[in-house]
Amino acid sequence: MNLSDLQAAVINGNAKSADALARAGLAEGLAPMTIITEALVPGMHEVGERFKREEYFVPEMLLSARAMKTALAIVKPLLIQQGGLTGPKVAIGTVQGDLHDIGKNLVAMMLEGAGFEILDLGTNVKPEQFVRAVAEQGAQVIAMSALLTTTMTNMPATVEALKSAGVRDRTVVMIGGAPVTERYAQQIGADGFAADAATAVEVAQARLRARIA
Ligand code: B1M
Repeated sequence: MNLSDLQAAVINGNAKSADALARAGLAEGLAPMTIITEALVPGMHEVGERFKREEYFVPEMLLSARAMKTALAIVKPLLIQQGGLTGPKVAIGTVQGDLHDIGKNLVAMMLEGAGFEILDLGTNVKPEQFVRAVAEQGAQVIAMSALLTTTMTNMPATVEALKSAGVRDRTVVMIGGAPVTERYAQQIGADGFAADAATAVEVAQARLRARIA
């Protein structure tokens, strides 16, 4: 199995081919981590770049994310068995009162494709749920999505709840969604803002690197 074929299957959004190639790779003795880092992650990275260049749009991105998830589902059990899933943990959710989840799911898939471990809290997520993800499940990144001007105000409520629980310093807080801006992120004391799913990966990686340095 050629890793570049699997990478191409992800880029082209071909889930059937991604499934077959991931299985073939494992059968040939390829390490799950090799499949992830040398085919799935670069594949999704290229998808993100095409999205930014406006060569790909949401439908293409969803197809690629599905292909990536299909292959990931094949290699993940083996990876967990071998103790190799070590990516930083991200708790992602759409804030309280908000049921929009298409963008949030895209961001989660891109982060997963980049090697992050995802705790998907779903939609209508209360501040306490984000707090629990940090305090009890060790999330190193909180990624909040909001699509309504009436619900984005629940983002600062979450930042305050993290502070009250004494866990704000343990986590990188990122926000996104159509009505949200970089300025708003600064205003509410978040660590980062991303306008799209590809940028969300870059921002999460950069903020975590800055924290470690
Ligand atoms: Co709603 N809706 N909706 N809706 N809806 C909008 C958002 C709206 C702009 C439509 C409009 O009026 N023109 C408007 C909001 C107005 C406002 O607040 N300014 C609106 C409204 C009013 C409503 C209701 C109140 C309608 C009603 O019932 N009267 C209601 C609210 C329900 C609720 O949430 N409580 C409602 C309901 C719905 C549906 C259920 C029908 C459906 C949601 C289905 C679903 O998500 N499962 C829906 C939809 C589909 C939309 C539109 C048409 C599309 C949203 C979308 O999925 N975009 C939307 C209008 C529009 O945007 N054209 C609209 C595609 C998605 C990929 O983009 O989510 O922006 P987006 O995500 C991007 C980035 O923003 C970023 O990356 C993503 C990928 O690049 N990003 C992040 C997102 N989250 C991130 C998190 C990060 C980082 C980046 O973390 C770090």
